[in-house]
Amino acid sequence: MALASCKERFHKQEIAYKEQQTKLAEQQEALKKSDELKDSLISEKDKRIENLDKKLEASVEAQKETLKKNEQLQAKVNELQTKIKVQQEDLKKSEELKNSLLSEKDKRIADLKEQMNNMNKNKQFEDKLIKFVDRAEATSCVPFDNSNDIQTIRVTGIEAFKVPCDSMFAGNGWTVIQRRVDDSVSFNRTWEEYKNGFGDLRGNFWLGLEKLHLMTKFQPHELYIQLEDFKNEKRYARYTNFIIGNETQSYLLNYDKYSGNAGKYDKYSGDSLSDAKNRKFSTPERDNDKFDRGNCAADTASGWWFNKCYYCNLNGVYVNTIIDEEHIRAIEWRKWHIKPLKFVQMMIRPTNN
Ligand SMILES: [Ca+2]
Repeated sequence: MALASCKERFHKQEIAYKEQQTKLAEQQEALKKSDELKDSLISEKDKRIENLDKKLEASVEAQKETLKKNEQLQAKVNELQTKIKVQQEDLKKSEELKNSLLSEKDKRIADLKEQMNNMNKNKQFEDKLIKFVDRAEATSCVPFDNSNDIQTIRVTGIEAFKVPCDSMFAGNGWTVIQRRVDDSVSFNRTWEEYKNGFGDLRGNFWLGLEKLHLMTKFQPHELYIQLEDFKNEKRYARYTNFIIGNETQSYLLNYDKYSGNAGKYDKYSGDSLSDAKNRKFSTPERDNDKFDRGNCAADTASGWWFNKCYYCNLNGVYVNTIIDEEHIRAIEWRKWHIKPLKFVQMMIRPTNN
């Protein structure tokens, strides 16, 4: 019995063992399966992790790239900003330079203007000085420009003397040598008086034969005669190379050519002085005329370059109307009027001026 029981027990034990073994195998199998599953899961997770890693890495890379691009952009922006700043700076400098140049040029222009002004002032001063010297040494009215006043002139052979200048009738610089405006000054004068001059330089006067001789001796002169009648009509006669001889020659009168409008019928026939050309001067007490049977100067109570006797006498008696009984002695210019004249003025000017 014991053995049987043992055997049974053993058998039982063996069955139990086998059961255990099967269970163990099952367990192992299950465990194995579980491990495999785990492994599979792990592997799957690894893969996911790997994927995620990759994605992350890619994302990081992308971010890096973006950052890099941003940085590059920023650098470019910075570069541009710097360039703009530089350009602005350059522009500012350029404008400053331009302004400075402009201001410099303005200054230069102002300087030049001032220099020109100074030069003009100097020139004006020089001109004035020259004018002053010219006038101080004036031999005629020419240096006195447009004067209508009394000036002092100097002519060789005589002391400085005063003359009226005229710039109204025939341009500037004429020296008036005779004038008649009314009857306040008598022209019934002696040789000495006609030689030296008489009357009022601002009215009726005779400058003097000696002065006329000396003035016309050294340079050629023109003679200009202004005439006006009582109807206020005006005429003129102009002569080239007007010259008066010396006292020994009895102040002989000469000229070259007549021009003017002092004719009665036409202007060309207006030369009433032609009769006095190449004639000596006569005064009432000094008869140098060509009138054998009489004394023209005494008859007309005046001094003139008489022939037999005259076609004009600008030193005749001043009368106011044609019916005046004195009219035969009147101031006359016969080629225009056998009538008294209201106004007469004789004046001379150097030809080379
Ligand atoms: Ca005579």
